[in-house]
Amino acid sequence: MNEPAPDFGRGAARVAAAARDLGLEITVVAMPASTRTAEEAAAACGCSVGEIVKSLVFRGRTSGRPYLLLVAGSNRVDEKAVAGSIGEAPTRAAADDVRAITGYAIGGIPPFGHATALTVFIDEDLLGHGRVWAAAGTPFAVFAVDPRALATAVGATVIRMG
Ligand code: 5CA
Repeated sequence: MNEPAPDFGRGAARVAAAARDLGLEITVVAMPASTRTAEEAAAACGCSVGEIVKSLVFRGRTSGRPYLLLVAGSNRVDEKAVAGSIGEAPTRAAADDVRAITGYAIGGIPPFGHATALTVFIDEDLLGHGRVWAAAGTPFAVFAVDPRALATAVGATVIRMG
């Protein structure tokens, strides 16, 4: 069931199509309240903040390469710790850069289906859950997914974020 309802908007429709291309079974869910932040998404989904996937865009300070970090909503990225895993220090991308790289605005960035190819890392803490929730292209839409299926589908390397 990857077809969104007609009123979901283009962002959610693009996410549903990208999931289908990756062979992921997802159902995009429109929420009546904002899911812009991890805390808001957890409240809307009725789950813990740790079960929310934050899709955060960084650039390598040396290479300028864009990286996508899929981080548990309850965790903060320790840039020094993550540098050891990705091979260079990461720096947070500016909002307009994030938009150009992903094709989505902050608050609705999905974990796949971006405008450009990104090297992806996933927080090992997310894999401690059977199901997690991620943004579906807008700050009012989410989808649930098995974190292991998500990691496999996007080719993510599992790392500690803190
Ligand atoms: N829909 C929710 C839950 S899935 C969501 O997208 N959460 S998020 O964490 O992935 O996106 C919000 C994040 O964007 C915040 O944690 C914050 O770190 C980041 N952010 C907010 N404003 C900016 C900004 N101006 N520049 C770069 N990053 C920002």
